[in-house]
Amino acid sequence: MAVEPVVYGASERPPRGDYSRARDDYTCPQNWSAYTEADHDTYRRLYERQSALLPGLAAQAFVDALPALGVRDRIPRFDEINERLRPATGWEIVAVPGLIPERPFFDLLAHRRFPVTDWIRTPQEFDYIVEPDVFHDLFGHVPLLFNPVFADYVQRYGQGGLKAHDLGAGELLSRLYWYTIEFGLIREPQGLRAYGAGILSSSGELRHSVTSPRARRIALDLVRCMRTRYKIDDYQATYFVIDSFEQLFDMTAPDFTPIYDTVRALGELPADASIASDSPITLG
Ligand code: HBI
Ligand code: FE
Repeated sequence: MAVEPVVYGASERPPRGDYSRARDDYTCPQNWSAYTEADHDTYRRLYERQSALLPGLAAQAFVDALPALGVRDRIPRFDEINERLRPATGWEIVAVPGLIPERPFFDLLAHRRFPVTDWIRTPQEFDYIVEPDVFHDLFGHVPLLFNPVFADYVQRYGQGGLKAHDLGAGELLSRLYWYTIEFGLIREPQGLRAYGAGILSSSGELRHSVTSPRARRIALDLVRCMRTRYKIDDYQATYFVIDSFEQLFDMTAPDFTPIYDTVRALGELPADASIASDSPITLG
């Protein structure tokens, strides 16, 4: 095989994808004709359930861009999405067999190429799946790549990731990915909304993260975020809240090298920590 598969977290299972199909940069062709009718049906049902949950919970930019994914009754061809995405923000999506290692992941983002897993979960995994599949990657991540400011943030994140990787700070920076791109909340004029892909593609966590009084929500602060461990197999204990995508973009302009030093000096925090410097976000 060209490349090694990757396993994240505590998972003992081998990864699902077939990495023998991958090129050296971990991308592969989307084997669209290999999807079965059952695969398309799983996508259609996931899309239907999830899109019905969005009103009042999803960020406006996400709701506005979702139709750009195109067909909702079958798994889209990535090429069809790219015909709309390229002219919108200069991004394109590329197929990958599943999770890929940090370095090639950051490299794709830095070049405005978003890796999308091409296989779909089984009907038994309809409500929950540990690894990202094509539904999570497309429905969760791709709509906001149509937003110019957010799209620029993701590229800058990738550029920072390459640097972090060389500095041995990849794990610290991956927490920023987790708490923004995957599980971020945003304050909008109408109230708190979700923009993170892990929330937007989850049936349970969407309502929980935005409305539950039991969830901890604090204003996004780089050092606080990078100190905080995260959960990969449960709802997040803490959500970080932004006021705009410009804030994310501006926040990632400076060189992070001194920030990593600060984060290391202060030490990590459990996922459910509360500290004196937190700025809690209250509901309503
Ligand atoms: N690979 N396909 C894929 N998708 C991800 O979200 C992803 C990955 N590899 C690495 C990775 N994420 C993490 O290191 C991020 O937290 C940065
Ligand atoms: Fe994701």
